[in-house]
Amino acid sequence: MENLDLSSMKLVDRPETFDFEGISMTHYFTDNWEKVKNFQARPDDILIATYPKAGTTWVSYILDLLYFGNDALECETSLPIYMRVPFLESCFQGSPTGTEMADNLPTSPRLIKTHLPVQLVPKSFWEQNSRVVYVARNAKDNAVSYFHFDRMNMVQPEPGDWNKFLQKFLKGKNVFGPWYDHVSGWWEKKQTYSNLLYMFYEDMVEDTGREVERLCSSLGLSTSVEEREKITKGVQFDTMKQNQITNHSTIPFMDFKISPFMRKGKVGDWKNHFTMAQNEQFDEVYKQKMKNTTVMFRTEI
Ligand code: PPS
Repeated sequence: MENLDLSSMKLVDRPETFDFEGISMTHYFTDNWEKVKNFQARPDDILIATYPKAGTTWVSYILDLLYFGNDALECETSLPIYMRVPFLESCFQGSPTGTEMADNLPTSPRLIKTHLPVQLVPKSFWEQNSRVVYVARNAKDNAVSYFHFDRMNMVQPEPGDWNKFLQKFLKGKNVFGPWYDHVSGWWEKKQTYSNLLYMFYEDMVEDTGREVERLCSSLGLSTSVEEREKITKGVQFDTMKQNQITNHSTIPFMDFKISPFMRKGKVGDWKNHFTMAQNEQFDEVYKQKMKNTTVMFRTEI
């Protein structure tokens, strides 16, 4: 696969959101919808599904190293993670679409990223019984991370100030829709679809090695203790922040002067953002929205 020349990507004004099948979306994720909907999954595909900012890049890189380790560790010659793991629904001018990139992936298995809520995932993934790894992150930290991402990413809607963004998050009007429905929808899916591993960002921060092991056993991978230790070391926040494969520093529409892609990587950073009043409002809405699901989160570890 050739290296992607993102400098040719045409930059446009920040997009508006609109309702798409009941979900707030921008055209970047709906322009190629017919191809997304009809995407042909394969039985050995691994779909990495997340709400935005829940740890997609982290788990993508872990899986990349587990399956294609030696290649990926040779940083000099390796492609960035967003090419190694295509973003299925993405459609940015001047760049191949996510479906084209996935169709052209030479690897087996193919690692494919999506932020789609479960009801919008192309049906061939279910028909092929492809494996899915879902990563969820507590709503408060997820919101904070998403706010900083929207500030620095010029192909995301303008977030306004923190309070404006938070109100939008509470209403579920961010790109890819309500966090609540996303995490609980995928949690429900897990009850009937056994090829789905549901992971938590907080668990990964608490004990990355344990979660790497969990991934291996769920995917039936027999890796040695040494290999797992090497991978665990290679996917620490500071290492990934320095690594050009994972730090997204080559993407022209991200302004790292505003905020880096690899920002803090912590559980509990929400405490530096929420006022007491915002926290109370958040907890109240949360209780309502999450009353019918059993999925539980930790906002500190
Ligand atoms: S995206 O744009 O949706 O694909 O973003 P995503 O990769 O899902 O999430 C980005 C956040 O994950 C943090 N991250 C990590 N945290 C801890 N350890 C490691 N290794 C790691 N890699 C990525 C990243 O810093 C973003 O979170 P915040 O809170 O903004 O720092």
